[in-house]
Amino acid sequence: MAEVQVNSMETSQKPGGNVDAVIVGAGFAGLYMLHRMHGLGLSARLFEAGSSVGGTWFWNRYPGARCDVESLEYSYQFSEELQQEWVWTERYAPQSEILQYLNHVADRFALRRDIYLNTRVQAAIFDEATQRWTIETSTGDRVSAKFCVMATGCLSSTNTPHFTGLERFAGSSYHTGNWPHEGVDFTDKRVGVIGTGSSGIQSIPLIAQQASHLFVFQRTPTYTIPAHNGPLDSEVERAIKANYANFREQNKQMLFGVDFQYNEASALETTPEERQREYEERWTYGGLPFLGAFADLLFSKEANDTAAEFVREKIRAIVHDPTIAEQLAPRTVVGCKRLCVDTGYYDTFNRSNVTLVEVSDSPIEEITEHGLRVKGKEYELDAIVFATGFDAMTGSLLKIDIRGKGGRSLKEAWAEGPRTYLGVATVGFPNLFTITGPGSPSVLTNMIPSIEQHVEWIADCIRYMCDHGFACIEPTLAAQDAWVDHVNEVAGATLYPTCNSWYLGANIPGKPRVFMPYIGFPPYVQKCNDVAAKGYAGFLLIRGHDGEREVELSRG
Ligand code: N01
Repeated sequence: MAEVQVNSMETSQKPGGNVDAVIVGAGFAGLYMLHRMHGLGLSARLFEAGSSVGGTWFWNRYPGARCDVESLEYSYQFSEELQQEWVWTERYAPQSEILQYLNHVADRFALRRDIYLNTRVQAAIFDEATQRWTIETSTGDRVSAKFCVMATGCLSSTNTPHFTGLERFAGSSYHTGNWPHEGVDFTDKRVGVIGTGSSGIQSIPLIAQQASHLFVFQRTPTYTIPAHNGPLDSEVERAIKANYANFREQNKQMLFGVDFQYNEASALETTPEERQREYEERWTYGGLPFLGAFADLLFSKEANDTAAEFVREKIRAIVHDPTIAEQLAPRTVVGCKRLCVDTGYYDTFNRSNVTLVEVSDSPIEEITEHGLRVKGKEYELDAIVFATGFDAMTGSLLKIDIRGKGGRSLKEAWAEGPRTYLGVATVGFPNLFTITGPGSPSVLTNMIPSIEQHVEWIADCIRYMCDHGFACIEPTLAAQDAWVDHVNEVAGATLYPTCNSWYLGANIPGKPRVFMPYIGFPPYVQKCNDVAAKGYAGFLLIRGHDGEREVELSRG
């Protein structure tokens, strides 16, 4: 690589001043981005609102929090030594172990010297005269940076719906996405959990084991497949580690970048007996590969119905009370909302200390001093757990006052929904990169390879700019518009847009209804590679003020 031309103004011993790059967020994305910045020889600062590194895995400490992608896949692959030396203990890693892993990564790659904890980025303002970003933090610091990389995560801005009377509640309340570090003891407590997405489904069985009584307030029943979690099989670990690079490469060729053991067959062209056998095998195997049972499950409603009915039958078999079983049985498309992976979820409703309260046809009316009211009935509670999710994909970005060219805010630019080129950059916001931003596969993949692919693409892009003397990069409007249309077109060919999911922003009142992730990891990676190979086709590359030349690279 040619020597980097960007000024490495200073080593970052203090939060103020000038640096080459500011990174926001110390989760998987931010940590790796910082490592790559070090590799490029750039000065970088990473600001993190939390009191330690870990991102999602720092905040989401609710009972039962664990990843629904298997440990040997949900980990970095950029370092062969790291992936060989780290030992996962369970098939699906618990939150605490992933947090430990990320702390290990921060130490192993000497990242901490550039990480500023307990520091929330409040604003990022682009100055057209200097072609630099000014980043303002909650600690009152102002840093000037050539590049600003948002590694803010897709699911990090918690959503607590507006409930009348919440402030009156005399008990304790918690959000799964911002769980007390010291843990919560629910022994002898009457607990209400609102929400039955992944966080609710993981926490409900464990809270039920502690609480004197648990009320689950369900608005939409969710499909969940048993995890069959357990100690990591050492033979499986040995086999994968013996050929890790190959294993990773194969998984990158999968639609969601993860080993779903895809079956190419159509559910509709398979006999009912074979279908049943396929679903049964996958139920027994456990987890998200259930969705790989047939190629048309996410494209044909009729095909999907066969999988949906299979899960409903399982619920009927597990849950003793037929009325409760029917209430728990979803009627929507399997996988349209994120499929959940559980340990003992449906079985929890056989416990005498658990009550399912349907709130689909009659919303929670209010929170009272002593509990919560539904259909005129007050449920007395000592604690309420909001498992009510996140303002996904855009929430954390739009919380920051990001202003690009002409002082235009990202909020204005995305007023009708997020608009990006490749999910990584936005017109009018030069040198601002969004790792796993809206318009990229992100949440519809194993997040870690998606993060690594973005980080590496961004690092290569910065190196290219340095090598060729470009000061700024931003997408062309034509490339961005075409990409947004393409993201929608791909989604439109699937069943994904047919339900009120957070992928569409449907969980946040007033949020524009736009399908945000891009479906298809392999074609996406190919597109990013092509763009880079063509000298960043679809981007406008701008020389520094000394050069005063704009080069639009829209070849191909
Ligand atoms: O949030 P969610 P989550 N009244 O949005 C309900 C990832 N994740 O934190 O469906 C009553 O899925 C809402 O009801 P409805 C994963 O990608 C991964 O559980 O809108 N209920 C829903 O049931 C996941 O998809 C892991 O009708 C209300 C629930 O709250 C994403 O994070 C673990 C309500 C929210 O479910 C988000 O999951 C955890 C109201 N007013 C999370 N408002 C793993 O890796 C909302 N709800 C395993």
